[in-house]
Amino acid sequence: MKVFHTSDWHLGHTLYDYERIEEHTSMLRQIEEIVLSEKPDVFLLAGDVYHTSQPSASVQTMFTNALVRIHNACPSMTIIVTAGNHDSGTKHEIFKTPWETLNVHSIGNLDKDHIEQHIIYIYNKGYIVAVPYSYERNIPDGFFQELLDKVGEMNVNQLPVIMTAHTTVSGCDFTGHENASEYTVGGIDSYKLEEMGSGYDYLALGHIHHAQYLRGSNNRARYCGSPLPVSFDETYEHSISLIELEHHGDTPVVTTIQIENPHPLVSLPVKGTASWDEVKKELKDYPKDIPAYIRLNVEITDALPPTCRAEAIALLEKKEARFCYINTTRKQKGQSNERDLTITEFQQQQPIDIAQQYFEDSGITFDEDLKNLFKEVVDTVNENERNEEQNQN
Ligand SMILES: [Mn+2]
Repeated sequence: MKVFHTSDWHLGHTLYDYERIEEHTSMLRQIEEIVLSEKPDVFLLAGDVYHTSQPSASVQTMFTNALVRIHNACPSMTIIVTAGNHDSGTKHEIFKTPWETLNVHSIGNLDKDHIEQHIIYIYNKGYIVAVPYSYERNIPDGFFQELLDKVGEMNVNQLPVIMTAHTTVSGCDFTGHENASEYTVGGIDSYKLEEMGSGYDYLALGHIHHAQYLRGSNNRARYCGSPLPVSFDETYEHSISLIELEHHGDTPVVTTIQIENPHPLVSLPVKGTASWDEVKKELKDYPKDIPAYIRLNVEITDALPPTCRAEAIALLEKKEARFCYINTTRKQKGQSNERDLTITEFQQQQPIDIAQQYFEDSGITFDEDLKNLFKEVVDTVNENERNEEQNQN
């Protein structure tokens, strides 16, 4: 069984008000071409199809047209698309029935009463267990194992078993994700690898944008990463993955294919930070014909001049590159224990880190109970916000 593993397309994402349609169109074309030449048996899109739960009509058209072209590139291929935390699980299933005529399975919500809905048999090739994103508290304990046990009973011919999920598994590298800590990434609590169950040959994960194997998984659990960078800190390669497995118990053979980004995300300076004057010089010297998005990493001691944005934009005039924003870091002032945060620094912190700092400053111990209580409050707020967002439609 040959499986195309991809996730986190984030269609409809805008980067500092720039629409990324051209990049997404290019990415979708590249994916279609890979399918055409590789002819996989299965195409797995493991969540975060869209960047928001309310994608615009044109973005939805872009996705549906691309999916039809991907199907046409290899009509015998089974396509499985699960919803991620950025997607609306309910809307994801609106066109479930018509999609089935094109061999596309849209799995948006958890169906606890009919768990067989999450098991897709690929005739004579293998089994796919497909679980969409769901709040951890909504997933029954042992749900993954229950699914894998069910597959185990069905799998008399010892065919390969692949499970797909959109979640955080602890111990992964979440570089590039804003508001990430060892507990949560993008507001999602992490699972331990053991909690994902056993009995799969390959665990095809979505959610983390950095492609990686999970430690302790014997190269069986893996994030394929996003095919395009979503933030400036994703300074690693972006790709899609092809997984090959013949029998149950085989070690998966993984190949990655890089996706070219016509509009690279560039930080100036490329590494670390520089003074405002040095950064302006780099901006002035930046080549004319590279259609990059530009972030400036400026080290400050006081405030930047109020004209800084206008100056940066002016320095890129008549160049293909587009100015995005100025990321400031404060230079340590000698021995002083200054804790004032810039807005950017504040936005990059987890609520729990800010709370911890506050308690420490106030001389109160932030113990485990208090931590758990605080985490629960944050979860509830996140969940309410998400529900409100979905109810607005
Ligand atoms: Mn996600």
